[in-house]
Amino acid sequence: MVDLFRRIGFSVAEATEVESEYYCFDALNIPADHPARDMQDSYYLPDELSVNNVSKKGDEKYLLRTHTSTVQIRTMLKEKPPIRIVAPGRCFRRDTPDATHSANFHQIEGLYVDKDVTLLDLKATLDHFVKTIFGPKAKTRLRPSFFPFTEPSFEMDFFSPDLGKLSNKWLEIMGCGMVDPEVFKAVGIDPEVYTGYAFGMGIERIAMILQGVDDIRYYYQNDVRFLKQFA
Ligand code: 2NM
Repeated sequence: MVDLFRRIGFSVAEATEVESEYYCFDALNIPADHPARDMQDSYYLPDELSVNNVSKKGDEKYLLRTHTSTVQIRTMLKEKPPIRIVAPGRCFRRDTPDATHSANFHQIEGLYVDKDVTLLDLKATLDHFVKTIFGPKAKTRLRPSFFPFTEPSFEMDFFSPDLGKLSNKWLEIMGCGMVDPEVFKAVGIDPEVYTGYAFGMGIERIAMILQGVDDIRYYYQNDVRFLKQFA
């Protein structure tokens, strides 16, 4: 996936897995009472702990990042547009594990900010992504959705005629949208001058579809019988 995005002009950006609430939530327009911020949903670190390479304000908490949008925020604070990055990496959510949820998983998120970036650019880029990963016959569709950090927001589904058991069904594979002006204000980018799109997906979910794996927990159990099929 990283190769594909590099070929169309994206750079790879990375940051820390431990984060402060500001980069994980506030800068992304996620309000203080949002359920994602609950102790039940995110892994917070003890208040007395200090992390020397991540800054935080007095009463802010450290936590394990719940998405790699933290990397997009850090990049927008450091660099001026045009910005075109993908942020792959490990994320943590306090979920009860089941076939499609793991407390530990990986995401790849993309961000493109410049003058005159439109939804058409997003749609064309995601079409290219899906056709490259799942084959030229794959079709895509966007459905209206909601994220605090994009407006409008969408879920993207794809449909492929040659995908074994998963053929000829619409499968949801990512969330996306146009960066919300509130996010631009938080990072000091003028929303009257710049627009941008962003998207995010679960890496294990893409692997599961490609490899026909029906339970995310197989990737974390290190059972040699599972691992051997990739040797
Ligand atoms: C998603 C879905 C939609 C996203 C937004 C941003 C930022 F920082 F630009 F606001 N980064 N990533 C985003 C947007 C992520 O994941 C499901």
